[in-house]
Amino acid sequence: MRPREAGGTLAPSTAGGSGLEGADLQAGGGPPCGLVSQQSSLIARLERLCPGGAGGQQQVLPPPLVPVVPVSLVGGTSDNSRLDPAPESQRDQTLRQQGTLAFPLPAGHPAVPTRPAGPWQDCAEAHRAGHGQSGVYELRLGRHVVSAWCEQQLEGGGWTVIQRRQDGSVNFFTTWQHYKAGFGQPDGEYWLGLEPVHQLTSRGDNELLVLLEDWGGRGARAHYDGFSLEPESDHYRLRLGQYHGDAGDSLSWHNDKPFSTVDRDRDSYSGNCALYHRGGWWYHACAHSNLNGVWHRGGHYRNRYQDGVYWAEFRGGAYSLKKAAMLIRPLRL
Ligand SMILES: [Ca+2]
Repeated sequence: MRPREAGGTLAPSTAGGSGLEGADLQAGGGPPCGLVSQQSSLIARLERLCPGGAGGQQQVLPPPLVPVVPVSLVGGTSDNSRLDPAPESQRDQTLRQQGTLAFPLPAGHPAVPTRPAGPWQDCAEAHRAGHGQSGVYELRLGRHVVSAWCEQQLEGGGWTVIQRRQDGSVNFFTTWQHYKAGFGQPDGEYWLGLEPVHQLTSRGDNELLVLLEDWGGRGARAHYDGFSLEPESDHYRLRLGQYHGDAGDSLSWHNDKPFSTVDRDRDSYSGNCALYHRGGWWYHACAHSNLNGVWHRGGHYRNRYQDGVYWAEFRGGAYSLKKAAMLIRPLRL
């Protein structure tokens, strides 16, 4: 089975003049199933716009995919055929015993809009001021005020949630401008925005906590003791500290990489990683993690290019996680 050619990349100028308007890629709205078909039609359009069959075609190899099952789960064997999660490994058992994680969302009832005083510099400042309730807070970032979810109970509180997936309600296959400014709802699925996160992380040292949960309710964490984004002039390049946690490290491979979207290909691969993986990320060549990919219901999915919400070291590249969240907090000495 020979992989299909990728066609060209989608440069910003091409996008601007080819009918790829923001409305087509707008975030938000729509049930998950509609979302997928919407995205499929978008992919089809993009492929028509970037045909690979014309004369002088450029041969673009398919992106290298991460193992279907994490190496840590298969014990170093090369058996990638274990799509079925039934044989629980020791590691899985350990994770299950830890129970589900306290996910940064209110349980049961809608979020109570907590807008005490503020706007705050960040969620840690609100926490220090005595606001111990998790919810939507207003943060002042430069000249702008943005709404963000503050997680004020988990591990001492003071966390600003910068990304959250949980139900597929928001389309994350979108353009640079959306990733820059942010999209979605702070009490639901959302992306805070590259510029706000750059602002938040340019004031001092920050840590990053990644919370993951699979469809069996198993949780895992990846913690990095440093996290910041360079300014837009450097394409919001990722700067990451040391990893620790039980999820496995699927982000350090993306360290020092610029952010790429379907219309801003800054990855280190000849094709367009964002197009293959249908998200925006600090793509390399291409992705060990893809938390802004397509939210596939049920976990295991079949797709040639691994476009799911995955963290390779936790459940492999062919398993789309049910929940994912990224939280940052200033480091305290
Ligand atoms: Ca590329």
